[in-house]
Amino acid sequence: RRLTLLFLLLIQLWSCSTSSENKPEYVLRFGHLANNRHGWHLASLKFAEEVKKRSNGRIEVKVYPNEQLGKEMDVLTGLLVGSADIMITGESLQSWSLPKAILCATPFAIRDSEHLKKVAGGPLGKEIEQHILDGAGFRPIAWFERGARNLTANRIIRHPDELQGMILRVPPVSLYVDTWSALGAKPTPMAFSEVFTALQQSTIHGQENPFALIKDAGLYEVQKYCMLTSHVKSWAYVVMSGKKYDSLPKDLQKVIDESAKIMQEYEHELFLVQEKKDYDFLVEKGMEFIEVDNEAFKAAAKEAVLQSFDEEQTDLLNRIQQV
Ligand code: 2Q2
Repeated sequence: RRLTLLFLLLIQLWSCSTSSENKPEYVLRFGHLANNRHGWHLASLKFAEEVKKRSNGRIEVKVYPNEQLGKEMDVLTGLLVGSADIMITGESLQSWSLPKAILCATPFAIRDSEHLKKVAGGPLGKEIEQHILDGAGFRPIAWFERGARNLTANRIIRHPDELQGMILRVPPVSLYVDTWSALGAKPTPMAFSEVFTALQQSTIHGQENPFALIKDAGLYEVQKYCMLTSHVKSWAYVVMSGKKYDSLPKDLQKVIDESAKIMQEYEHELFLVQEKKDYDFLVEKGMEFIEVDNEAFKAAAKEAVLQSFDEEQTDLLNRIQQV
C-alpha cells in the first residue's frame, strides 16, 4: 500500500511538473491594424513562434490582427496600462508628445529603400528609437520598411489643385493633417479599421496608404483610382511596453530581442516580394493607376512640412537628408 501511495504521489508530481511546463509564465498580447494576409501579421506569427521555441514555452505571444485589441491610439494607451504588450505603430506616435517619431513617415524625406535602410537602421534610427523609449516608455524592438503611400479616390487627381474640398481620411497624425490641409484637401483623422466602411458610405472621399493595405483591407472594392503620389516612404516600429520588457528576467529579454530580429528580417523578405504582387493584384481587380505631377506634390508638401515642423524636427529632417 505504501508503494501504491508513493506511486500515486510520484504520478501527481510528474503531472504537475509537466502541466507547469505547458503553461506559459508570461502571456504577451500583440496587436496590429492589418489583416491576417498582411506581412505584418505573418511576421508577428513568426515572432510568436520564435519566442515560444526560444523560451521553451515560458512566454506565449498572442497576436490580434485588424485592431482587435483596439484602435491604434487606444492600444498605445493599452501598452501603458497593461491591456496590450506589443504593437505595430509609427507616425501616430507623434501624438504622444514624441515629435521626433514623425520622422519615420515624413512626406518626401526618404529618397528610396537604400536611404531608408541607412536612416532607420543607422544612428538616426537609434536616436528616434531612444526618443520613443525615453519619452513614452514604448520600447522599439524591430522596424519594418513599408511601401510608399499613395492616394486613392473615385476620381482622378493629377495635381494638388484638384484636391480642393476632398474629404481625405488620414491616420491621427498632426503632420498629415497639416500637410494635406496645405495641399487643399480636408483631412479627417480616423482609425484604420473604420476606413473601409467610411469609404463605402462616402463619409470620406479618399485615403492614402501603401499597396499592401489597399489590397489587404479590400479598399480597391470602394476606390477606383490609385494616384502614384508616393508621398511618404516610411517605416513602422514594433514596440513593446518598456515596463513589461523590464519586468522579464534577463534571459527572456534576450529571447525577445533575438526573436524580434528574426521577425524584422522575415518581414523584410516578405516585403521585397510582396509589393509587386500587390500591385498586380490591384490591377487585376480593376484599380487604375494614375501618374501625377510629382514635382507639384513634392514642392507643396515640402513647404507644408517645414511650416509644421519645429526646430528640433527640422534639424533631424536635415540630418536625414544628408545621409
Ligand atoms: O493608414 C494607417 O492607419 C496606417 O497605414 C498608418 O500609417 C499607421 O498605422 C500609422 O498610424 C502608424 O502609426
